[in-house]
Amino acid sequence: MSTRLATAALVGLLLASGVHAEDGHALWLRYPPVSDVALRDEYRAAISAVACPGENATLGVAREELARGLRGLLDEEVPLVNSISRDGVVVVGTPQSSPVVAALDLETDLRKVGDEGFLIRSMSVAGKRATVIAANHDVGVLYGVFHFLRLLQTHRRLEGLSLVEAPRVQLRVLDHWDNLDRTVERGYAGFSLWDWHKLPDYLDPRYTDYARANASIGLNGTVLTNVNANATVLRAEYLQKAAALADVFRPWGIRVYLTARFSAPMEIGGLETADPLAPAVARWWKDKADEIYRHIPDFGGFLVKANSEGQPGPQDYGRSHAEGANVLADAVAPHGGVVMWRAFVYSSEEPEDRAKQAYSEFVPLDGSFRPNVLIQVKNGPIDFQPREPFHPLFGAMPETPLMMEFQITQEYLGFATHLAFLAPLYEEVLRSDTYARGEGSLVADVIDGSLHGYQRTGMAGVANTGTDRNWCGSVMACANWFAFGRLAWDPMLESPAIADEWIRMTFSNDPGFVAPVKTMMLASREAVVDYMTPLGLHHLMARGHHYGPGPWVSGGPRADWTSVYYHRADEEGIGFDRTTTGSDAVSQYFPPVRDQYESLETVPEELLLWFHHVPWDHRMASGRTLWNELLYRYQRGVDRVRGMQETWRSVEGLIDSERYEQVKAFLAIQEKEARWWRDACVLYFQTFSRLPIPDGYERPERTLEEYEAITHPYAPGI
Ligand code: GCW
Repeated sequence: MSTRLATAALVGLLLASGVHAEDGHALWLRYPPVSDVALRDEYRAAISAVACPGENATLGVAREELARGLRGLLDEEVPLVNSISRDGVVVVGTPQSSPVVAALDLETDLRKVGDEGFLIRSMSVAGKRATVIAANHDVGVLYGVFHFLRLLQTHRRLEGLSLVEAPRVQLRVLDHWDNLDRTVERGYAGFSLWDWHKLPDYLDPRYTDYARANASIGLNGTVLTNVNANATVLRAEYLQKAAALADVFRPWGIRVYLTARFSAPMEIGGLETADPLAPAVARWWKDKADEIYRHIPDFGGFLVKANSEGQPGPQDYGRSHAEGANVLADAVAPHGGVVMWRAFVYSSEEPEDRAKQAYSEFVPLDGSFRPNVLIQVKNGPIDFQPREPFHPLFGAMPETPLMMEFQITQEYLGFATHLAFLAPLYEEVLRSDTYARGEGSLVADVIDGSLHGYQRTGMAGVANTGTDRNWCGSVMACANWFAFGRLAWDPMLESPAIADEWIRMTFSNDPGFVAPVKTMMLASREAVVDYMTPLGLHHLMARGHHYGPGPWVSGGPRADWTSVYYHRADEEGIGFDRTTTGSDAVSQYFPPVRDQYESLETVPEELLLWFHHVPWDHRMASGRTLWNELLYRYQRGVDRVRGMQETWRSVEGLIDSERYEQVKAFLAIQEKEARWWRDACVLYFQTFSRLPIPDGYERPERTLEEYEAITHPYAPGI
């Protein structure tokens, strides 16, 4: 056989087996033929045609998506029809776009789905069996189409469908920490997707793919630029570029936002000041907003990081965050825009515990922001650590909409090569009870606006996307993008359900694959906590790039950028005393949360060293001393990664080898780095505890000095 024939035969064989090479680019939108042939036949019988009239961009992409998905999943062309003359038509549209939908009695349900929701219902239409996907607006139709395809992708039954879906959060956005030179701060997936140099004339097809992927999980906004902002993006020529992206994203229901550098009026406007109370400054922002809206009529608004980590802000002029936010809010208000103002602030001079500063700064300002300002709060009070308690601001600002900021990119969780499925982290935060209005005042209720009656709601995720073929630097990291989108749509979704969907859509519906991989993913974040920062430890990473362990980091420009500031290890014990006799951060929480964290008896062990300085010989629930428990957890983290490797080996052959091999290789990196974290931290903390590493425990491979000498001058993400 010639090489060509052999190759063709091999490709044919692989295609027939359904296992062919994939690089992850298709994400969870692969639409392979339904592997269960009986089910595929059932789907074919249930879906004979699509009726989706209407001539606008959003309906166009919805119709195309449905055709594309069905063609793939059913492995046959599904015709478009205008009338319902047979069983099995999928009727798609709004009462405006589709006369068939208009004629159905759907008002009651459509009232429930609002501007972006949809309903999917099996019903009789003109005496024929049909499936109806209906919404009030085109974008709801698009979301309904993606939902319907997800049902098929995850092999759900189609009879008796009666779904009414509406997002519980209004602004569901990705924050890109992308710079204009295409580097991505804390990005581990290559360069920025936005090719500013070639915009607006060249539109990379990936812009469409990106918008499509976001729409498929219900995201409706994207902040194109880094919060460490560059005023250049507000110049006319860059606004044209941003407008070109907005044009690509619009059919997919995605609005563009930009970061606003507070000193822009000086840097690109030639003003002497950026004082928000100076009339010329307010005028400049108004004119700038008008100009932006001429380019991008549906511009979403500004995201601002001010007076934080060297960014300029209103405090440079003795003004408050509210005075700063309001001047921008007034500028975009006439156009319907919002300002997302970040609460991630901490001062370099301030001796107060960094965990307390955002609360101290913002709570007194409650009620003094314009109605179109949302305060964007990171999930925890420090900075996206593998585990933090929920941020005490949640529940503490009833008069000001607070939106959630999660990190999708794994700055502190091993970058793209560590498998850390973050849905459990997001879920843990969203389901935390703030007790702001008594029991049952969940963070999710703050975020979706129900607790305080917020008029505006939002959730932002710091994106992990880049130019890598697989988008996120690793196939598995895409699960976090997916999970964020699903939770922004419904903050009460559960991690196992999200994992289940993602695995089935991304890899396979084979139960022999889905079950073990789901178990592995759901336990993965806890493994990272164990081998990096167990028992409430935090901020132990290397300086600057944050890659790998650095519990010894001390000195430098500011105490709260060191590890020793946070772990406070000494001969007596370890941990940050945030009780009432310590920094008193506990008092920023409502009782009984405050009392729970205050007492050594009741603080959850997961947060022990976040809130307490604890003696090395303290008895833990397990009966072990704190020292031995710490060692136990570090070891458990490594063991858990080894368990993940074993799980992954057990599913070899059930998916394509390209993605299989990547995950396998990355798990090996993770295992190696888990040992590195464990050994470096244990050896370092041992210099304080002066306690032995008990028998039966793996010995560190290198000396503490050797670990301390490791440098990574070219780690990605800075
Ligand atoms: O987590 C820290 C990061 C910075 C980031 C900052 C922030 C964009 O190390 O890179 O800056 O948070 O959230 O503003």
